[in-house]
Amino acid sequence: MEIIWNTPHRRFNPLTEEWILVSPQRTKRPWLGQQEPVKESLRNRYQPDCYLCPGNLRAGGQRNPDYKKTFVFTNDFPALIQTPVTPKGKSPPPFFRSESVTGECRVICFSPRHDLTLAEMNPKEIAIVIKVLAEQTEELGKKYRWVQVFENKGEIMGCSNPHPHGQIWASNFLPEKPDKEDRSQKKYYHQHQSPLLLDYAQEELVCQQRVVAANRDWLVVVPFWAVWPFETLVIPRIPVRRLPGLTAEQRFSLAGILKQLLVKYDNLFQTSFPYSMGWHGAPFGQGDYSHWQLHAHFYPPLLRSATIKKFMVGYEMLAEPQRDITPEQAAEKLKEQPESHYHNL
Ligand code: H2U
Ligand code: ZN
Repeated sequence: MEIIWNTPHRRFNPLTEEWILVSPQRTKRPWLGQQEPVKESLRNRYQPDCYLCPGNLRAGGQRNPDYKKTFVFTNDFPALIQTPVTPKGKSPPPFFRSESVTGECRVICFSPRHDLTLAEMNPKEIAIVIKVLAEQTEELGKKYRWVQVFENKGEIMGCSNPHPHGQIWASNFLPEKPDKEDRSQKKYYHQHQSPLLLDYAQEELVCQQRVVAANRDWLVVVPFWAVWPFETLVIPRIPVRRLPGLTAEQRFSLAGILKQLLVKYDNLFQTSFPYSMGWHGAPFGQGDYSHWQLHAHFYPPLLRSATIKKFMVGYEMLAEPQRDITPEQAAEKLKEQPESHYHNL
């Protein structure tokens, strides 16, 4: 039976073990704010002053090679560095607790072309990006506990340059969010002898209400507990712990489903859809990680047009996340978007 949600309720996120407030009745409230379509400026294939384009000088003083496909370099302004620093002086009182950290930060240029986004690259090119990300994860995982692959897309998300790129930050510590996911997945695995997200994917496939796209190996859903209006979760339908664990075929089917999702995202408000996205896989190091299932989170901020975003303010900052449009409505809107990019129509 399909459940209809039209009154206020809370939903539980089993990955973070946090609740979110859903208020579907509010979608009827009047909106007096702006709702303008954005004018898109045409971008060149090559931009002489772009620090990510092939052959150009970066802000850090180094010159990019004349790269022809996906290219990775060490971030010139890294948030984490390799040299361990031991704090000097006597130990501080407990309120001033801290720890030193080490790590490495890299930038990945998805394409030499300045005018593309992942949504407009073809699945073959996207599969190369996935392969490079898997290789980077594997290499850095030999040295670090956690490798975070992510992409900030769009000015609204603080992205500094429209040239298609992502980032890789590796650290000797397990950061807060993956640490929570590690604990919750471990707990579930001990209770059910099966990975939480694999069971969840199965349930979503049966229910179908939140499925945006699916192929043989992959599933894209607006999770039941989504906070951002059009948030999605990309999950393999077979057990996979980390990006390097994917076969060539699975990387290719992933490229296909990402292309589908990203085209739908762009078509939704006829704009290059902004988001922060990233991959979560099992941490590296000693231990049994059978409880882990690889997945990607897409967190897009837009709510009702190319310019109107959801603000995580007031109640969200002080109480808990809240949304109006239900995850089921969001999934429906995404699912009904054409498979062909609006630029090609
Ligand atoms: P964002 O657009 O997601 O902020 O990523 C750009 C990254 O690129 C950012 O971390 C790095 C910045 O430090 N960068 C370089 O390493 N070299 C440059 O010449 C400019 C930007
Ligand atoms: Zn460029």
